[in-house]
Amino acid sequence: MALPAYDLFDVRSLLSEEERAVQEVVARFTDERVLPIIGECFDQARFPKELVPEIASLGLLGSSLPEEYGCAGLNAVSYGLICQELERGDSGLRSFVSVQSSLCMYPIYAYGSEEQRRQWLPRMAAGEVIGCFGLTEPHGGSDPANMKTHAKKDGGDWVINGSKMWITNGNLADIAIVWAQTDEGIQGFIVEKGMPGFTAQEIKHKMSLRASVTSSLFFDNVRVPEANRLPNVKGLKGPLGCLTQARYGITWGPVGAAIACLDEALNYSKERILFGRPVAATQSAQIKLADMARRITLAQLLVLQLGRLKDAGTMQPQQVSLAKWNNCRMAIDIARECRDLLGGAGITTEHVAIRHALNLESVITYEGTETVHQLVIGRELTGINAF
Ligand code: TGC
Ligand code: FAD
Repeated sequence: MALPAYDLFDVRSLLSEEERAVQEVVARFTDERVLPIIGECFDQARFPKELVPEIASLGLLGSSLPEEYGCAGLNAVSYGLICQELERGDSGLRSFVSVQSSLCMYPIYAYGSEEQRRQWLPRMAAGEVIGCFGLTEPHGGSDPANMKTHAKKDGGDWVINGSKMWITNGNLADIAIVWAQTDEGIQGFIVEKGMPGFTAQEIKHKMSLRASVTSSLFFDNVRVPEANRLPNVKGLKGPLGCLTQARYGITWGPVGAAIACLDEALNYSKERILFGRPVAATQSAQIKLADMARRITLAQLLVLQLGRLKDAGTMQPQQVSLAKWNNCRMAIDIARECRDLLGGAGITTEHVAIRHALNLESVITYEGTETVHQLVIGRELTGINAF
């Protein structure tokens, strides 16, 4: 019996019925709604905002948060599968869902007041309110402790000054979760679109994540009421705690991107006849394809175990670092190798490999660069901080 090419170890059999159902629904959405338009969106540098209501109606926004806030209350493995299937379409769509779910809804849920949860989460789950997450600053994203953006208490308000850079959803967003230095350490604020002094400017000329909005945010004496401060966290562990959630989803996403590339390269190399035989009949192509399937299989098993640990409440940030490093590296290498197997045809967005390869340049950089995650593991092994 032939093994399914993209699931050589039958990882699917390890999923629950509910997890399989979630994967099927999102896979169908990607096949029917994303793949027909996404190449053109990438060409046009356009985020397909028209898909947001459907993404919301499928329960994909804040999917792990409780139903009492209008969310789906799914487990971590289901969230991972959502990320995997969306990123099989495009990293930009997965980014949109990661930011909304893990970087905006999660901090409101985990660090916000009950009023803030009730005010924002149901509308964010419904896609009526879009969020962005402002941590990175122009002088260096890897070292967020060196934060210049600050908030000063003034009567019952806070006054925020500074800037953020490379912010996904920035120009789309109705609210921004903004991290700022205060006299009591780093704190998070919900900054609303239209607050005087708050502006967003889209970053143009990107060659990666072109179907996603990326912006700079500027804060010029932005007055934010105390009611918009996230009351239940202080210090860098606030934003880093959100990053652990988002990075977890990102460990799954590139598995989808890699599967999309392998699928395309397999089909192409079986049909492409050179020197009187299909490219897929050559030993070198088969070794390349087999090696891709091997790496995808290892990545699938890695994220499933990570998800099981998360659902058991025992997942550690260092484990997320290892998986983010491994799976981004796996996917970007596979995307580039698939691009090569397609020859010249591989350089246009008629085929998916180049788009995924270019997108993965961002995915391997954001949420902690590959080097940052390697140094996290190095520190774990040696006990020595090399940052
Ligand atoms: P350190 O100063 O030792 O720790 C500060 C506090 O934070 C705690 N902590 C964590 N908590 C949860 N999750 C984690 N991953 C955590 N890492 C640290 C830590 O226990 C401590 O707590 P406490 O109670 O003692 O105060 O910080 P560190 O030395 O561990 O951090 C250094 C480093 C380099 C790892 C960290 O600064 C880092 O991760 N830098 C990279 C920054 C980054 O990833 N930025 C991402 C911005 S957002 C983004 O890219 C969104 S893209 C989204 C998309 O479009 O999909
Ligand atoms: P730098 O930190 O300047 O790093 C430059 C180089 O130095 C890298 O190669 C890095 O690995 C290396 N380096 C860093 N530290 C060390 C060290 N100790 N030793 C050796 N080498 C080191 N941020 C947000 O806050 N919100 C968002 O929504 C968001 N979305 C993004 C979307 C896109 C498309 C992109 C590209 C980025 C996004 N980011 C976002 C920012 C992202 O998190 C940062 O780009 C990332 O953290 C790296 O920061 P940097 O770009 O300033 O690079």
